[in-house]
Amino acid sequence: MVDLKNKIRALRSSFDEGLAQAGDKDSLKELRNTYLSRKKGRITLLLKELKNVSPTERPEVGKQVNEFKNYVAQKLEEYSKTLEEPRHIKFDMDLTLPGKRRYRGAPHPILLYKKRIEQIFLLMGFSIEDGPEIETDYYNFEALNFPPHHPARDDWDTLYLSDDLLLRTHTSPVQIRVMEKKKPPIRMINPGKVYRRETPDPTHIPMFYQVEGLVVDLGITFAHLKGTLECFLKALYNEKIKIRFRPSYFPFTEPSAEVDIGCTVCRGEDRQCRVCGGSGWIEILGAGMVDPQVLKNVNIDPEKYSGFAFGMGIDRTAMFSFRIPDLRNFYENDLRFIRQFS
Ligand code: FA5
Repeated sequence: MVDLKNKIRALRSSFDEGLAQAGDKDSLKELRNTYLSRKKGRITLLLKELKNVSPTERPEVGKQVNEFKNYVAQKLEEYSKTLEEPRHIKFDMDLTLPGKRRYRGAPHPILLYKKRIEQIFLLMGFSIEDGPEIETDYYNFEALNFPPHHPARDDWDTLYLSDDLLLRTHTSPVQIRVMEKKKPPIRMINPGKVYRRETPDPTHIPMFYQVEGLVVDLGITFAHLKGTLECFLKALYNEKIKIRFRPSYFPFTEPSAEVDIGCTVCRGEDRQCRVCGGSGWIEILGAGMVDPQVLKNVNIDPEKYSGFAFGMGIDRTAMFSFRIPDLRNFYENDLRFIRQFS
């Protein structure tokens, strides 16, 4: 009896193997004949062998043979059904095409650069302040010492929204807003967008970013302004930069200066350079000591306190960091350009 049980087991695994290899109807038919043929089928032969089993064990062995027979019949039936189904599903797509890649958004290079500036000033103990892009004439001009009809107003081609409202031409109004709210010591920066009615060229665009800086405290001198800007610009440009201070004029600072850096595009070697005009220098910011009248306008005693302020073009500074010869590249939305920075 043990013999017959082993035989059933061996036959079952060779049947499973045969079934796994049967790839078409013909091989399935052959498998059926091998196991279930009435005369010489392997299961028919097993049944014939039953008569050699003792009568006491015969019912149990007979049951196992029958179960195996049903198993074979059922498997053959199931498998023949799957062969009837179409084996090759037709796709309407070309599976050899490359997959669709989803691009993840990334911050704009100017925003990344703005963050870098913020981090340097945060390390120097400055706070970050905010102010509105739609300003009143008072904050954009008057409180900064530009009375109505002052000729210095002409330096900024202003976009007016109404007689009194305008798109701020610089971030300097935030100096006033902060000094109205906080009393010295003040050490703040304000990065943000500003607007001017300008004809675009490689170094001028009508909407750009500035970062305003303001320090007001006891005993602040021009040396503090120079030291702070030199330290900041060296951190921003990794030391590799030439800096020069040039006398200038702003109604809200006295004395005033403009700060130039050595042209990073031509390195001062191209007389025809479209960026520096061949001078080898490019202006990146305006600065100066806060005019005493401005301190008076916000009720800070100029006899006691003094301060310095600066306003730097972020786009223009980024342009020179990345050695890009045209500011407009940042805003043309050419992804091939933008992606280089993410
Ligand atoms: C001002 O806007 C002053 N508010 C700066 C200031 C602040 C002076 C505090 C004193 C104290 P100016 O117009 O020069 O100054 O602009 C400052 C910087 O903004 C420039 O040096 C330049 O880097 C950038 N900038 C000016 N116009 C444009 C423009 N059209 N496109 C891109 N960047 C510009």
